[in-house]
Amino acid sequence: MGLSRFCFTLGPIFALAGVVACGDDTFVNENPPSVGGYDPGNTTATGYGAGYGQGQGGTGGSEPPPPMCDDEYKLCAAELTYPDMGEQSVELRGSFKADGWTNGVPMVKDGATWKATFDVSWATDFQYKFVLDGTSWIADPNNPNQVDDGFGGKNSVFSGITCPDDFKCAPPILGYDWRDAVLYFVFVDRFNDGNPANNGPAIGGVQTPAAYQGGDFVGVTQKIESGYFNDLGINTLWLSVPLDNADVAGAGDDGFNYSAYHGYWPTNLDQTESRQGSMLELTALVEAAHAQGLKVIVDYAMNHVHSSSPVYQQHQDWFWPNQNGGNNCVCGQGCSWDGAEGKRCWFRDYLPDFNFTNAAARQFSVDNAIWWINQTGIDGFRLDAVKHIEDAWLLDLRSRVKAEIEPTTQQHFYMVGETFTGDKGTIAYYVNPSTMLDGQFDFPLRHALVGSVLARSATMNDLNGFLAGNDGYYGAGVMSTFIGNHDVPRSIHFAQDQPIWTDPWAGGKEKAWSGQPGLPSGMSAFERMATAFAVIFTLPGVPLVYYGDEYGMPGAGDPDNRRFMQWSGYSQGQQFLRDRVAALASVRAAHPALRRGTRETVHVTNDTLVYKMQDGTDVVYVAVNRSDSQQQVNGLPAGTLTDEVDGSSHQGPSPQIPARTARVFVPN
Ligand SMILES: [Ca+2]
Ligand SMILES: [Ca+2]
Repeated sequence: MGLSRFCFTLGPIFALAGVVACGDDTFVNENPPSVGGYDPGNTTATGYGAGYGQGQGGTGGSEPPPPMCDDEYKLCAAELTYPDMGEQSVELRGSFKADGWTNGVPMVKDGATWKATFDVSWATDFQYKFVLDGTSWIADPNNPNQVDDGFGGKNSVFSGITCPDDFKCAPPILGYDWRDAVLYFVFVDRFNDGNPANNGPAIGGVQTPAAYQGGDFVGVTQKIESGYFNDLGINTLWLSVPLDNADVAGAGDDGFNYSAYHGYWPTNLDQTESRQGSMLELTALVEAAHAQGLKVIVDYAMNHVHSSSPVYQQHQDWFWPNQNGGNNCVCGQGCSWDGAEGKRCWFRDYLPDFNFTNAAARQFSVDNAIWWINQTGIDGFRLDAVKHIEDAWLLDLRSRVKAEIEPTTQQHFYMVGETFTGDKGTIAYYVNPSTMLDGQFDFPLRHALVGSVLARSATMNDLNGFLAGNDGYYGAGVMSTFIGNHDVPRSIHFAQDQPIWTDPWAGGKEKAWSGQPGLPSGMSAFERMATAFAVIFTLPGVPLVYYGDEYGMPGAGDPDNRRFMQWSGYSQGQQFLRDRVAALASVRAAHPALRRGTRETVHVTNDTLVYKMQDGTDVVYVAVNRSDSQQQVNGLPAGTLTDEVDGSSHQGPSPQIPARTARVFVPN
């Protein structure tokens, strides 16, 4: 018989102490993370500790569960063989995948046997043939199970297999495969001012860092059409919230007044924010993006509205009361950020919180989300503050997207959530592409990367331990991997020779309004940034580039981490980083192993990590040296190795890796 099975390595069960430092002691006593998106300034030590200190996943001693996915998303590894009879090539074709009769699996000659290794769906039969030398189609001579092929010949039948201990999970593929996405967060107000006429009027009492700064849809469209994103290797845009926001100042919990430049104070839910532009201009943006081969996902904030919103004025019974006993129920003040109170608490006393246990409220909000999809033609949502809303909202939205959107578009609508926590279990709870979210932002991975590669407060051994437990953890989910976003200090400052912050969870608020950091001089911080980007560009998931991080934009905590985009005048370090990000995106696009492969560590020390990524016959080795001196690594294939990032040639199995460098090797 030509059939056999072998096992996937999903990564060892691990016990890891300290890498994901989200234990109670860390958050309660130190500067905890902010709640992304609620945004009147975030992050004071009061208010967040209770919300984020309760994690179990990823903390010391816990074991991750196996990947979670329904049988329909499970894949088993299969192998088919064909006895060599002097052929020049043999290819497997068949119904094991949607286009398997036209795009086969090239078989590899191993001694006197040709072998094909490929994934098959759980317990699913399929038919196949071998194509010899590109012309001759034959059934498998070693498999007696055959059926008529409809053309007077025979197809071989592969009897479905299961692999309870060794399966991997694949996302549902309808149209575009979201594992191929590379995401860029366009903070619209801070990106490009294409129309100064829509900038006013200013919101009184708000200083520049928290004021509208003029960026708009037209400005983004200009950059789409100029090819900025294509040149950088980006294929998906995340736009900040486009909904109309309140035209008033609001007090942040840092004592400063804020405008709604961030979009997280929705008011008229069926209108765009006039300072960003019209619905026509937003639709034109999406069309321009599609014309350039870019997908667009939009930030949608469903947890709350601004108190001036018509829906709150007309339906106060659709919102949780801002009272808890005799106290108000502001998160972290009269109510906890966590548990049941975390679902009903108000982020600020002017941000009424939807009660989605109320069916009418839920339907109104989900209707609105669906309406935005239909109005704009967007391809997905980034969903804000997921753990602060009732599950029913997510379940309803997914169900309606499947029923009302996808049958028309024939494209899977991608939904990525934000749950700002180091607790992998809490993040994973919402990840199920068929019922809730496709994925979430991988905050624990960011924590591990910032510590090991940027700030060097942890080791590459720590990173390796983290990755061993993170591989496959989210099952069929398509997570978004990142090193920076709009709720944490700019990554470049963790990467400086003397980091401004070493705790990856640092909020950076103490430098947000005075003593703000400037651009580092020299190359080293930019090289560390490029090294960290190399890791997320060589792992499965959707790598996210936070606008400006491609050239090392400086900035402390919110709002200083949202400076206006710089379009020219880069330093040598900035230009190096920007070019390196583009090169990494190009390498990722060329190698399925980096987008959907299986990872295996082949070498690790405190300063270096080498891992192998493999998808079928595509094999790539990633060699990372985070130290300030050249390091030799081991375990690569002997012979010539090409670094796909810069095209240079090296010799395996033990090449030297320069300081602060990641090489992405392909054996020749
Ligand atoms: Ca403008
Ligand atoms: Ca809520």
